Parts: sequence; structure tokens; C-alpha cells
Amino acid sequence: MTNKPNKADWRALADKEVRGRDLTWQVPEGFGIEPLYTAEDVPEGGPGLPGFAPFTRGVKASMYAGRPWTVRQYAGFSTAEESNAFYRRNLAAGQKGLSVAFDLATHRGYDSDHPRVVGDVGKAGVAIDTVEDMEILFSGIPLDEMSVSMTMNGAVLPVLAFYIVAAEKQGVGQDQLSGTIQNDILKEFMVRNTYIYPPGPSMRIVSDIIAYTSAQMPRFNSISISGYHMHEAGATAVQELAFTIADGKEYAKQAMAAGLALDEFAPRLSFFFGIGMNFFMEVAKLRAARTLWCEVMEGLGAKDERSKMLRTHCQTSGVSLQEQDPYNNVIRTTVEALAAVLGGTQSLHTNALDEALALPTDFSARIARNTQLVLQEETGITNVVDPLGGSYYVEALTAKLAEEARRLIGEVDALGGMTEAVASGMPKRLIEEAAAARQTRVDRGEDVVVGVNKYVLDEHSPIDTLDIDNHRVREGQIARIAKARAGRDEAACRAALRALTEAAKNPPRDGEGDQPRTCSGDGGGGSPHALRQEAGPLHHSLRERSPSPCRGGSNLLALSVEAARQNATLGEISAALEEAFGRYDTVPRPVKGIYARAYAGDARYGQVVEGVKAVERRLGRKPKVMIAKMGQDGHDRGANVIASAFADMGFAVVPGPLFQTPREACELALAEGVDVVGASSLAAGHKTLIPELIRHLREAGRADIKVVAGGVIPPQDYEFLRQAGVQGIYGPGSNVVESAADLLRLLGHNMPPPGEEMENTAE
Ligand code: MLC
Ligand code: 5AD
Repeated sequence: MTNKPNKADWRALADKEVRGRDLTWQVPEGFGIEPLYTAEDVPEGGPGLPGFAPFTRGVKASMYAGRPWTVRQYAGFSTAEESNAFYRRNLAAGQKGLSVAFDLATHRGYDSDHPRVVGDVGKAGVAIDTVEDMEILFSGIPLDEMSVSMTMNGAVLPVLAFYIVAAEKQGVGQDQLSGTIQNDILKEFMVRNTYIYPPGPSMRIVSDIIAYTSAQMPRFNSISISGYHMHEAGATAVQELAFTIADGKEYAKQAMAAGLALDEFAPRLSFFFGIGMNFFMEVAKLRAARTLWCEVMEGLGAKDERSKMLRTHCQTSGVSLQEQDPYNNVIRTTVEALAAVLGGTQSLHTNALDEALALPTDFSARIARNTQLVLQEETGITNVVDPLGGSYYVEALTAKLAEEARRLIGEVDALGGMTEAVASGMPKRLIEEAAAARQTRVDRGEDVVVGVNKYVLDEHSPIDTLDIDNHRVREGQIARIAKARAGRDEAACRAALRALTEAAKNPPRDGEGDQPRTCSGDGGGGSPHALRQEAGPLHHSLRERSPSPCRGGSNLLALSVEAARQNATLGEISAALEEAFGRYDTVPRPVKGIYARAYAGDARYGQVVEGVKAVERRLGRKPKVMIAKMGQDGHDRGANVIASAFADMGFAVVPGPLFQTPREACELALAEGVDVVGASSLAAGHKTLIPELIRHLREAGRADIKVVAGGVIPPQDYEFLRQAGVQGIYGPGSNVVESAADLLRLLGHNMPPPGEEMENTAE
């Protein structure tokens, strides 16, 4: 026999090629990836077969050879009429499923006429206030044939109720509805922030929906347990996996504790993951997710194979896309979409190339959709199941991710499960640390982003973006709300709303009421003021309202459907629940020290720190910056990153609470005596909210307080904002240290341009 080279021979040869350089790749997941994998690295026994537990290779035996994944593009903007027309154009052009994006007023349970949402109506999604809006949204779309996903968590009861009633008006019974409601509140408290009520009552709502849909809507997925938003907030693959699976386990345990049989509801639990640029990591992540979920469900006693199958939607990563050189985004999205598909997703959204600037136009939506159609119909990849199965690298990485995630799930279990872990702040802290570390690597050029920190274009040619006249949308919505109110039986509507408040306040005790079986927390509201989120009160409110089994005519979804039939508006149904539960507020708590550590010894960083000290000497106090989040925009990754980094650089930072009105932001700025307000906007409210803030500051005689803006702001709007008095604008991809240098200049400190840092920046 000839001597077959072994791994040691390979290593010697490779070492020689690179003169001993270590080729191990340290990934943010916290382990090293080797430059070569062989059969020795594949776990014994292999990954099994698709269609069979633990489903590592896919939940269906035939996968896409039998039926390709669903092309399901998330969309919604402006009015129900405009969104409906957009959906119909997209379906005619090859999209297969619908996915509704609601505006932030709707998410947070406010009707379009509410004074807190002036800047939000119709902006980041479609405005829905009444059953009539929902009917218009799906007009001409048969709801017994089309599967519809609705991304709704806060105002989940009125939205699902409106959907059920709108379908009835089409002549479609709820038992025929297929689709998904996101209904995943735990991740809202962690990263997405469109909650309305405190955690305890919010968990009761989740369980009531699971109970109702499992009894009445057999084709409907009761929840979409979402790691996507963790991914977008900066989570590593291990964190996204572990916290998502742990969330799923928590919901299943809660529903079981409420008396539901696991195999009755578990087959309709569904998942949602984000897919980023580390191609093989993302493929392995989906394979590991299926393996882990099967283990968890078997551990909880699942007998039905369908209960053990992790079925998932995926969305390519929004944060991976850039404002600079935006056509690169098409390439990024293609690579990510391919990873989702090779990972075996059931349904997919591909982002539009203008993601970092605005909502998709017809043009950018077409390219995004066609990315999937080309993969599906031109490449042949649908014909073979799990084509990466058996790849030494992919199998080893799948096993490694599962192992690391198991460890983190163990930590969550040790804290008492995900509800307790969220209350302790652990997942949010780990994710924010990962986000800050990533930002640092990008700022320092260690993680390359083409067109942003390398191969930067000298000239930018702007692309056309979608602009929405939200004053017009708001006026139309207000007229329709008035019509709904005028045409209804007011007494019957009030009675339905009262019944909802009563059921929210007084869930029945075990044994009362009739089917469907449901579960409720004690539901008590307490004073909303007592519920501001610091670790303590959040913890308290989660523990105080743990679920207790019950049955009842008290199911909150059943009662919301009744209120919807009586033409109650979304805001009225939400207010009826708020009367019992209170509205929940949070105060951000940025992480500390990450930037200072990561930038230790960096000359430019040191120069900014010196600049801050110089301003401090001049003012006799630290320069003070408030980070303002106005409107219903809860995307706080950017705000958190800036607050942490600026504090590390020596600024006094006031992290403003979420959901302020411009007047409230002005009042806080005055009370705190800040020098600068940085408004972070990711939900398109900037043209309404930031000028309002400046007007309030001027009226208070404090035009000297400088206002800067950051976030998703199209360059087309820069001039408008500058005219309104905005003194600095930092889009996605802005370097955090340079943004700080810019602020110092605004504060009258003479900062040299980047690249001209002094040799020695020490005191
Ligand atoms: C599938 N089927 C097959 C098959 N493949 N049958 C035979 N052979 C095969 N090979 C069957 C399935 O069993 C199912 O029927 C039917 O075909 C549909 O397939 P599916 O795989 O279940 O796909 P789909 O209906 O698209 O459902 C996918 C899902 C669901 C389970 C993941 O939850 C979903 O659509 N989620 C989408 C969530 C979403 O869009 N979220 C947007 C979030 S955006 P049956 O009868 O078994 O059902 C967001 C951003 C923000 O959140 O705002 O922050
Ligand atoms: N239409 C299309 N896509 C949207 N997204 C958010 N809102 C909309 C909308 N109305 C996408 C973006 C964002 C992610 C949360 O969802 O990709 O990053």
C-alpha cells in the first residue's frame, strides 16, 4: 500500500506554504475555525436523513424537490389601498406568500389620530386602525388560498382579531386561514421594543393566542419565535440560536403549564432567523437549530413528530446592508439568500438594495424578489435535498454550534428559563456587547465592509428612494376611523370593550368557563408608573405574574374578535387592555467599557478622548450629549452603540427613553442641561420629528443646544434637515470615533482631520 497523506502531513505542508502563520480564524462566536476539515471532524453516526428526527438535514424528506421554499417578501407602507396594490403587483410577478409590515403606531396600539404618533403613521409599514382597513389590505386576495404572515407582537390581539373578521367578510372561516402571527413578546423586551403591556400580561396574551388558534385555526402558526431581531441587534450565531430555542422552550412550557397538551399546539409553533454574511456559519446555524429544537421537544415529552420539527422563515440581514455603494447590497443579499436555502429554510425574505436608506421601491423590490426566483428556477439547487450535508466543514460546524448553544441554553435554564433570563438582563447585555465589539472591528477595519471601510468610492451617486407623505395618510386614516365609529352600534361596541377589560383584570379561576382551554396570568396591572424597566422592576413584574392554568370565556383573543365585530378600533381595543394591564416603559442602560478596551492604544481614539477632556476643562464639566429616540421607533441598536461609545470617550451621556414626543425630548434636554441632542431615527420619522424638536428648543430660548441626527436617513433628506437646523448627520456605516470627533468640532474644539493624529496623545 502506498502511504496516503494524513492530516499531520497536510499540516506540515500548509505550515511550509505560509511559513508557520496561524491560519485559525477566530469568529465572534468565541471559537476558532480551522483552515481544513476532514472526515475525522464529522461527529460519529453522521447527521441522519431528511424528514426524520432530529431533522438536521431538513424537516421534509423531499424538501425543495417536492416543494420549493415560499418566496415571502415582508412589505407594507402608507395606506391599506397602496399596500394592497403593491402586494398584488408582487404576487403577479412571482411572489408566493404575503408578509405584512405594519406601521409603528399600529404596533404600539395607537390609532392614527393619536397625538403621540404624528410622525409614524404609514411610515415604516401600513397603517391599520379598523376592520375596514384590514378588508382593504386583502381585497382581491382570497384568504383561504394565500398564506399570510403578520409581524405583530404588541397590538397582536386587535390585529389578529381584525384579520379573522376581515376573512369572515370574504366568506372565509377561521379554520381555513393559513399563515403566521409573530406573537413573540420575549424578544420584544430583549431587542425589538414594540411591546405595549408589562411582561406578565404580555405572556398571558401569547398563551391565549396559542390556545385559541390551536382550537380554532388548525392551519395557522400561532407564533414565529424570532432570532432575526437578535441577529440584527448584533447577536452572534450562538447567541441567536440559544436564546431563540430557549424562547421557544419557554412558550411551550408556559402553554403546558396552562393546561394545553404539547402535541396539540407544538406542531404550529414556527421560527424565524436572520441570515448574515458568514456563509457556512449561517447554513450550520439552521441545521443546528433543527437538531436542538428536536432535542428540546423530546425533552418536554413530545410524541408527534411534527412537534419536533423546527420550521422556519428566514430574512437576509438588514444590518449587513450599507448606504455606501448600495448596489453591493444585491450581492450581499444573494449570498445570504443562498445560505438560507442551503440551510433548509421554509420561507424567505430577501432585502432590497435600498434597505439602509428607506423602504423598498417597486424597482428595488423587484430585484430582491428576483434574487429568490433566479435561485429557485435557474440554478437547479432545489433538486437535491441538503446538498451541503456530509461536507466535513458544515457537519463539524453544525455540531460545534449546537454544542455551544446547548451550553448557553444551560445557562438560561440555570437562571430559571428565558423569562427569568430576560428579566435579569443577561441576553440583552451579551447581545449589546457583541454589537459593540462588531462596530469596533468595522471602525478599525478589522472586519472589511466593501465600500464602507475599504474600496471606498470617491463619489456617491444617489439612488431613488420611496418617500411617503404621512400627513396625507394620517388624514385618510382619521376619516376612516370616524366612519367606523359613526356606523356602529355604540352600546354594543362599548360592552364588548368592557368585557375585554374585565377579562383582562379578572381572569377566571381554574375550572370556570368553557372551551377553548386557555391560560392566563393573574393579569393584574398595577400602576404603569411602577413598571419602568430597571432590572429590578422588570424582574418583579415577570415573577409576580407567572401563569396559572385556567379555562374560559375569558380568552382575550375571543373577546377581541367580538370587539372587532362591533367595529371597535385598534386603539380602542388596546386601550381597553391597557386599562387593566398598564403601559410599559423602559429606560435604556448602555453597556460600559467595551470601546475603551477595544481601542486601548489607538491614536485617533486617544485624540478624541483628549479632545473631550479639553472641552471639559473649558466648560468646567463634561460635555453632555443626550441620545433621543422619538416617535414609536424602537430600533435602539444604533442609539445603544453611540451611548456606550460616547460614554467611554468621556462624554456625559443621557440615554433618552424610547418613544418620546419631540416636546418630551426637548424637556428632558433642558432638564439635563445637555450641549447636544443626537436624534437616532431608523423608522423614517426624521422629517417630522427632528424639526419639531428643534422648534421646541428654539421656543424655549435654547437654540444654542446643538441637534445632530443619525440612522437610516436618505441623502435626499440631508438638505431638508440642514435647513431645519440639524448640524450633523451620520448615516449607517458612520465611524463612531469620527462622529465623536465631529461633535467636538461642533462644540468649538479644534480637531485635526482623521489620519493626522499626533504621535503621543497621552496627557
Ligand atoms: C412543504 N410542504 C410540503 C413540502 N414542503 N409538502 C410536501 N412535500 C414537501 N416537500 C407543505 C407544508 O407541509 C405546508 O403544509 C405547506 O406545504 C407550506 O409549506 P411550509 O414549508 O409550511 O411554508 P409556509 O407556509 O411558507 O410556512 C413557513 C413557516 C411560517 C412555517 C415558517 O411560519 C411562515 O410563513 N413564516 C413567515 C414569517 C414571516 O414572514 N415573518 C416576517 C418577519 S419580518 P401544512 O399543511 O403542513 O402547513 C420582521 C421584521 C420586523 O419581523 O419588522 O422586525
Ligand atoms: N417593507 C419592507 N421591508 C421592511 N423592513 C422593515 N419594514 C419594512 C417594510 N415596511 C425590513 C428591513 C428591516 C427589517 C426589520 O425588515 O429589512 O431591516
